[in-house]
Amino acid sequence: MSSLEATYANHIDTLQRRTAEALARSGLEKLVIHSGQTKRQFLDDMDYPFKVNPHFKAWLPVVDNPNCWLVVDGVKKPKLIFYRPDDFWHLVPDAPHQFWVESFELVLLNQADQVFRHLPRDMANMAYIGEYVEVAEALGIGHFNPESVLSYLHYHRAYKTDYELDCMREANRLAVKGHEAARRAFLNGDSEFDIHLEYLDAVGHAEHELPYGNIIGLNENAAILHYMHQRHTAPDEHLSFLIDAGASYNGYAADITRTHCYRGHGTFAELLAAMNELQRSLVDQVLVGADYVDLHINTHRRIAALLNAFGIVDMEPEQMLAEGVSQTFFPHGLGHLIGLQVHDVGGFMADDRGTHIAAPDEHPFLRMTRKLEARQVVTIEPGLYFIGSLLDKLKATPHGDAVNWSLVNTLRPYGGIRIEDNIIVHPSGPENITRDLGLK
Ligand SMILES: [Mn+2]
Repeated sequence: MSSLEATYANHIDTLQRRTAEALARSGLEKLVIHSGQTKRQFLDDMDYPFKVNPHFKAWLPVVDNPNCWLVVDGVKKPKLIFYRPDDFWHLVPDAPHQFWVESFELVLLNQADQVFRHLPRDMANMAYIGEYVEVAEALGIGHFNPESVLSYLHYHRAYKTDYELDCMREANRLAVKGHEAARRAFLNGDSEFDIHLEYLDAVGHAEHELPYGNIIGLNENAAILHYMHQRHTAPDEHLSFLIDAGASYNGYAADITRTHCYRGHGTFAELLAAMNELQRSLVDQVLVGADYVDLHINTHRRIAALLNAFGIVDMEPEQMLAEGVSQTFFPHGLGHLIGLQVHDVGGFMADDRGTHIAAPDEHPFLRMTRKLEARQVVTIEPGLYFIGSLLDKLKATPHGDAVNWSLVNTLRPYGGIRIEDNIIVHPSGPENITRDLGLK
């Protein structure tokens, strides 16, 4: 992909500038960034799937190689210590030759415990960025994950470089292929498990390459927010289908949700169409300077209006909002930052010193309280569900009388609705990198 090669050098320049500033503010000389280590399972000789340190994959698209190190000071060419063992049990990665290699001073590491030979001699005034503090201590690195450095990097990570935006468009392209295949499998009457397999096949990912576990719920299972069970047997009847599934590209995530219903199912189909319109109009409000908390609260107002218009709750929308009734039906946040991590860091930061902006008390699950600015990428994912435990609680309050329970009971077997796109904030307006690919 030539455009990635074209934008990568600028990406590295940006990371160099951020590193130099983070070091200057903290009075440190260099960052020593560790890709990570494999983790052994208890009383076993098998490892857990390897998950790379996000601070490592920010620099280069290597997500599957433990025991690698970066030494960066923001000025000199970054040094990459690339692990390439003598090993006849496992696949040994090729010496790297991809487009990113030119950006590093490359050293190949044959034995993980010999890394000290390639690290600076005196690391007392350097900072280790990684998970294995005991390794850093043994190596004589003086500082571990200093908060001032992490706050600076996490805050600025929300502003994606052109390279990162291209990676995220590509992750969306892969995920959209999976969503289209999953929809076909649903209409074919497949089980949750078989839909999951169709998804993986279309995306071309093994399970461990997904940025998060697929949520694939048929019928009432669509009401379980983090349903990851995947039943092997298909239900007798396919009413509805909620799929929240992503893809990864060069270490960047896509996070997409769609809800489908099986041929015209009356009120639920109408509700689904209305939620789709609502989601699209929310995406139109993803503008530079907009307050994400306001957007979230406005979403509650709009969902309350739908509940009222559909005769599900007989109460003024403003009152539903004030009394928390809309939370029964929409109990999660509107969305989050996305990037190297699905729920990317920095959503609560007011500034690069890490000043925290808490979510409002009434909306504790909101993961993004920061103002929208250019180059951020956020998800917009309103939902409307019929969740048994939350409905029971509402029923026990005085507002329970305002609910049309017979209508609710006809909708419960459909579970619920969530629709989620990934949006880039531009000064010229939102770029919907999910719908731009033709996904409805
Ligand atoms: Mn999401």
